Amino acid sequence: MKKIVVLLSGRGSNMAAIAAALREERWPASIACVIADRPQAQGLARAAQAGLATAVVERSAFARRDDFERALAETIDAHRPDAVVLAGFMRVLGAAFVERYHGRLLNIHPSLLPAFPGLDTHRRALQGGVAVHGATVHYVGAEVDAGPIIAQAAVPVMPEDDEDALAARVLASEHRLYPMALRWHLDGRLRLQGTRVTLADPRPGEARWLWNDAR
Ligand code: NHR
Ligand code: GAR
Repeated sequence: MKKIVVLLSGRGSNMAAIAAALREERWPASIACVIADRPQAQGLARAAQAGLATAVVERSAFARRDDFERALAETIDAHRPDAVVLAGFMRVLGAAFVERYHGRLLNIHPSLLPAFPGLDTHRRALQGGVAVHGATVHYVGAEVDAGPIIAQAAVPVMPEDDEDALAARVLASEHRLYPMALRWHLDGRLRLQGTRVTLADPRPGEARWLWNDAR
């Protein structure tokens, strides 16, 4: 059985999508723990309700980022995870933390990277007038939102979209994309060569991209 640790700061819908895929597709894997950096994170209650183990490593309990990240790493390492999954985790992580989990730390970012790294991606996509937007799952590197790309989901931007409508369309694509990418990682099917990732032995219809038609 492979083990997954999920880190989140908010609502936890990506965590829930991964938990549902594990259950419904009977992966040889389990979520060992869901860890939040704030006790109020909705995703914690959601995880507990689903019967998952939870932990809080509160950022505000530490004066220095290094001390916070050391405590976070101790909590993670107790579970010996094969994958550490950032799912709406809102704290930038330092080089030592990123190095410790090299090749098993995944993030989902709500844009088609390298477009729109950082925060407020949907607002910036609308402002930028793009016709296609989406989400990216990538291995985390020391530089924020710039690690090797595992898979991407594209969605159209519709003329009537506001930030909420666009965010909802992207989020629905995230819920398909993240389980797909994580499964490939856990199955040992991803090859990391420098800045590029390849998928070993793709099956018919399997590709590193998804396209969501607007509905
Ligand atoms: N850490 C590293 N080293 N590399 C990445 O690629 C990371 C990372 C930590 C988090 C998620 C990321 C995203 O997908 C992520 C990727 C938060 C911020 C941020 O600026 C930026 C990127 C991401 C997450 N956070 C503020 C900070 O000062 C806090 C903002 C807040 O609390 O609202 O840490 O978008
Ligand atoms: C998702 O859209 C995710 O891509 C984004 O936050 C949302 C979390 O939703 N992540 C970031 O912006 C990271 N900075 P969720 O808590 O419901 O999964």
